[in-house]
Formats: sequence, C-alpha cells, structure tokens
Amino acid sequence: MSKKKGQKGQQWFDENYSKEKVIVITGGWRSNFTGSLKIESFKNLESISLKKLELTSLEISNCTQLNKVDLSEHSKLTSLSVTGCPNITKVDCSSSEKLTELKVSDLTELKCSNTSIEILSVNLCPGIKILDCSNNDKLINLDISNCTELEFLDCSNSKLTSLDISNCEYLLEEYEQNNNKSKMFKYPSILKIIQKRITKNLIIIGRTGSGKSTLSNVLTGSEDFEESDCSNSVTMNFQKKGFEWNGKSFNVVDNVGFYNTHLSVNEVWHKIARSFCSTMSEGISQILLVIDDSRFSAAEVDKTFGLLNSIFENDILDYVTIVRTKFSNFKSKKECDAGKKLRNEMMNPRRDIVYVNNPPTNIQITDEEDEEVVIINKKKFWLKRWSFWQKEQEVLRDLHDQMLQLMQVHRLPTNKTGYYAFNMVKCKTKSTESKKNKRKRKAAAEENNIESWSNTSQQ
Ligand SMILES: Nc1nc2c(ncn2[C@@H]2O[C@H](COP(=O)(O)OP(=O)(O)OP(=O)(O)O)[C@@H](O)[C@H]2O)c(=O)[nH]1
Ligand SMILES: [Mg+2]
Repeated sequence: MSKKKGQKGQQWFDENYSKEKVIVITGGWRSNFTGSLKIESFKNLESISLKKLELTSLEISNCTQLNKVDLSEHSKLTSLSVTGCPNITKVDCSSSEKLTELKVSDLTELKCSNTSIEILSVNLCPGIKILDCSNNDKLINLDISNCTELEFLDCSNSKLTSLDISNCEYLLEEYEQNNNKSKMFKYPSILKIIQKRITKNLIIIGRTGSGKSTLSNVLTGSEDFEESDCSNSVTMNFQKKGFEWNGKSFNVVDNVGFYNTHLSVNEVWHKIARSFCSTMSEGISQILLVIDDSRFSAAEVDKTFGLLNSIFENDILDYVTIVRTKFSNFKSKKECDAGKKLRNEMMNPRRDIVYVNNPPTNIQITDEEDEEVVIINKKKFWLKRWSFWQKEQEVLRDLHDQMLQLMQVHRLPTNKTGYYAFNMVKCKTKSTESKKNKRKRKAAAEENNIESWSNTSQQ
C-alpha cells in the first residue's frame, strides 16, 4: 500500500495504527491510500471505517476485538478478505463493482450485491443467517452447503444455474411453501434447485496439526483447505467440500482440531458439533480419526474413542476409520502389520487402519534449543496438558446433554442403511413432520441458540 510517494505504505500504516482502538480513514484530496492493505492482529482494534479509498486489495485478519467494519465506496477494490475476527458479525461490501474475490468467516450477515464476483463460498460462516448476493451478473457458482442456519438468501439477477440448498432447512421450507414468490429466498427464474442429494459424508477429526486439512485436500483433489506450517492451529471452523469418486458423491468435512491453540475446549466441541449437524439431512457415513504417526499409540486411540463414546452411542465406533498420517513406512507391510497388532490391543476397534504419508506443502521451521530449556519446557507442557485434560472431561459431561438438545431441534435421519443414524433421539423426518411440529421445532431452535453453550458449560 502506498500512502504518499516515497513512504513504505504498509509499514507506515502498521506503525501509526496498530495500537488504535478506532480507525477512521476517509479518502479524498488529502490522503491517497492505494494498492494492498493488510490489517493483521491489531489486538486493540474495535472499529474500523474505511471510505472512498483507492485500495485494490484489503485483508483484515485475526483482530479479535474488532466488532464493526464499515467499508464503502471502494471503487477499485478487487479482493477483500475478513477472517479470524470472531466479533464481526456483519460485512457489507455491496457496490464494490470491481470486486472479484471475497473471503469471509464467522459472519451472520453478508451483503455483497453489485460486484464482479464469479465464485462465492460462504462455507466459513456456518452460522450465517442473511446473505444478499443479488445483482451480481457474473456470479456462476454459489456454495452454501455449510450454511444450515441461512434464513434469507437473495441471489436474484445472477448467472447461477443451479444451487444446492439441501442443508439449508429454512430455505427448503420457504421453497416448498412459497416457491418463487418467497420474500426470504429470491433467485433467478431458471435456477435449478437441488433439494436432496444422496451423498456420503466423511467427517474428519483429530488433534490439531495431525494432518486433517491435508487429508481433506488429498481426498477432494483441491487446495481449498488451509494447511498449517507452524505450531499454531490453522483450521478455525469446520469446512465441507464435495467430491465424486467411482460415480458416487461424497462430502469431506474438515474440522477444528482437538487442543486447538486459539480456542477453548468448549469452543472446539461446539464447532465439531455444528459440523455433525451440517450432515443431518443425510447422516454420517464415516468418521476419519486422523492420528499423526509420532503420536500413534493405543492410549491415544483409547482417549478419542472414549470421547466419542461419551457423546454418542457405542456403535459409533463401527463407523470410525483411523488414518495414520505422516507415516513414511506406508509401503512396508511389516510396519503396517505392527500397527495392526497395536490396534488389536485397543478398545475393541472394529475398523481398519489406513496408512498415509501425504505430501507436506510447507517446511516446518524449528529453533535450535538448548537441552536444559527443552527439559523445562517439556515439563511445563505436560503439566499444562494434564490440567487441560481434566477440564475436558468436565466439559464433556455437559456437552452430552447439550448435544441431545441440539439433536432434538434438528431434523435427524432415520434411514440407517449405510449411515450412522443418531438414534439416541427419536425424531420425525421432514416428510412425515406436521406443519405444527415444524413451527415448534423452529421456535425451539431459536430459543435453544447453541451460542449459549459457551456460557453454561465451561464453568
Ligand atoms: N510428511 C507428512 N506431512 C504431513 C502429512 N499430513 C500433513 N502433513 C503436514 O503436517 C502439517 C499440518 O497439517 P494440517 O493438515 O494443516 O493439520 P490439521 O490437522 O488440519 O491442523 P489444524 O487445522 O491446525 O487442526 C502441514 O505442514 C502438512 O503439510 C503426511 O501424511 N505426511
Ligand atoms: Mg486444518
């Protein structure tokens, strides 16, 4: 970014604004903000208003206090990213006519009408309720497959020809009741609406850094899942993507990792629970438990199986496949057989183990540390881990009840063939559910806002 000729724009900006609570910059004859601007990890920042600037690219990330963003009249903006700012719920970048790339996370409301976006995925916003992407005459692809809570969608006057709403309960209801007269769901008249898709869902879980996102990329043949290159956790929300294999259609659901370095235990499970709910219409076909080779042991598997058992019925283990990543000896039968022997000592595992060594995209950099410091750090690490683990057990006891509540307010699959049906709770499927029940369920869902979990269960 250049503010004035001869000044290093980004550096100048960081030096002048990185400690601010409020940033207000309005373009005009006095200032000349052009090019790219990054606002990254400004810890004090609560509100930002950028107007009439000539920026071409703007990236706002990891500003944890930020709760208000006002962006208007950016006539040259082509790329906008607002991620990792959990307190921002709304973004309005409508009428940024040159905008072609948009990446957002954690929002409940997004307005991006009158732009030049061709492909839009809102899947990093699983709690989004309002999406206005109307009048985007270049928009050919919209992905809302994670957005189970979407209540309002306007994608009218776009180039969309098909849209999968099979996970969007409220839109499905609107579509069935009001069709193209709905005020809550507006779409181009030629749009083919996909209401039901027979898809097998593969849910990926495991520790942070174990290789879940890498596996998701390998399975979907994409680079859509961000991989980590350091000791900090990267995936902060569950992310879903479909792929075809042997004529069958699958969804991969990547998850935040256990022991995520930025989230509490409760937040992690809250997000994992949401990922399970996003598959409710079809059920879960398979859970892939990813374990890094360096941690592979009977105790590690035991722990995770114990966690799953404490939330679901015992037969969930029938649907778990262990994926042992970073396993350089995956071609050696002898090494793999040794792993299988270990598996037999584990808690009655009924599934096989898959061995993989997925290509890392980044090189891990480690500092050389003196031996004494390493010993002290290891002690600290284990002490921390121990108290962490105890806390986790407490949280899970609460979570069990909350999971039940959550399942009661969502539509649950009853067809058990090939899927894990959540049969802890008896619930009618959509086709047999009465209108009165639907209304009740909707009201219960609103009342039972799962955001309240974090307030109740971590005490
Ligand atoms: N050698 C090797 N490296 C791998 C393998 N799988 C993942 N990695 C590397 O391990 C690191 C972490 O992988 P991620 O896929 O980001 O891990 P994650 O489980 O998604 O982590 P979080 O999102 O933080 O929970 C990356 O640098 C990967 O390139 C594997 O099978 N073999
Ligand atoms: Mg990840």
